[in-house]
Amino acid sequence: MQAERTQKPCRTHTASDDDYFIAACHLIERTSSLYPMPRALITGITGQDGQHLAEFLHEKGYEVFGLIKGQNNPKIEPLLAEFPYVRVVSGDLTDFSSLVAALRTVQPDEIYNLGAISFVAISFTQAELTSNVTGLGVLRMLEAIRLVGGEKSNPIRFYQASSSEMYGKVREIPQNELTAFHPRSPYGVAKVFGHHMTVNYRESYGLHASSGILFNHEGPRRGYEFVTRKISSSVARIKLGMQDKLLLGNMAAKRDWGYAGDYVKAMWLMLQQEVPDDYVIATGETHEITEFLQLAFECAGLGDWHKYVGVDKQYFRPAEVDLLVGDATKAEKTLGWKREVDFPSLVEMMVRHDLDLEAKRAK
Ligand code: NAP
Ligand code: F7E
Repeated sequence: MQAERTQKPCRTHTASDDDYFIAACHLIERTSSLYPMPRALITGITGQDGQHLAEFLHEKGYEVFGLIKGQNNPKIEPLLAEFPYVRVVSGDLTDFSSLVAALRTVQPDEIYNLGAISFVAISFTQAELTSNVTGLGVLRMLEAIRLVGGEKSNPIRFYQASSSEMYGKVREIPQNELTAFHPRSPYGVAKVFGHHMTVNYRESYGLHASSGILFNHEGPRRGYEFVTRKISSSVARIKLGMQDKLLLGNMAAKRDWGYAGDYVKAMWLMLQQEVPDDYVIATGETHEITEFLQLAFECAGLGDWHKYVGVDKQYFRPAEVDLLVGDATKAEKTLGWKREVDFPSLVEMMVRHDLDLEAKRAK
């Protein structure tokens, strides 16, 4: 896809370093009537958050571009069917030159780096791939921004999808922006690398680069490999007589679960701040997997979950994150962000969605 766009007026001005001039220039760039729609490039647009964010930014008046990997990615068709306004750009986080080409084509005002190998369990068996995509991919994108956006007063704003998995074996409860990291998986380690790189590029080169340390967020668009969606879809299938049992791993783990639709708003808010920074995004509540099970089975009218759920050792991980609960006070005060969907509503939303979906599939 070749985007038509001439060089922005301020980019060509190299004579002055005056701070006020540069700030005014940025403001003109971002609001110029010549370019009425700001441009956002989302990596990971086929994922859960990418879809929510595309929808959200489109409603805000953005031109939304999505980086898609592979030569004939089967996810393009359903993506464009649901979000026809998205413009697809080819690229892969493991390929630096493809990122440079994508940025040159799109000339984005904002980049949301959501692309990752994001499934913690698979990161143990595909540690090198995870490090390459989830870790080094961040560095490649930051370098591409420097190259395309320029060394001085780079106009591209960058969001990095950091994760509560960085806290791992937690050092304090609840976890905030200053809590030390102790990752427990190759995924967590790769996210720590990406997080520190984002901070480093902000401090070294003055990039407007922010990192959102997001705790688990779920919803009807969640991948089936994650525990919440595995539960909600299994509950629906059990209710409809399509499945007998649900086999899980460590049910004692506790997570701070929010709704993905609420969390993408925080990503956008971070990039609207004058000063880039890092923010924890969380609900401040933690729940055991058994609590999710109880609400989900009750919601479908199936009663006691113990009758249907068993344990399978294959779902246990070599190292576990036992408890996560985030303190989002900074985001609430600075960004004015607040979650809207609470835990019972989230479970109900997912179960009701999957009951409808599985019923349609069964027809
Ligand atoms: P997701 O559903 O697993 O989506 C991951 C996306 O990354 C997919 O679009 C995938 O594309 C893309 N991707 C994978 N490898 C890539 C590569 N080599 N180059 C470019 N794109 C690639 O993840 P999510 O739940 O939306 O999460 C979004 C981001 O937030 C991720 O970085 C995740 O690690 C992070 N995060 C998520 C949570 C959460 O609870 N959801 C919490 C904290 C942080 P394909 O579909 O083509 O494979
Ligand atoms: O596991 C336990 C499992 O895979 C949650 C990603 O979005 O959030 C996500 O990572 C818990 C773990 O998510 C099964 O051992 C038990 O303790 O749903 P999950 P996650 O590992 O927390 C973070 C914030 C991210 O950044 C990640 O990208 O549930 N568990 N039994 C199970 N988990 C799965 N998947 N399947 C089971 O059968």
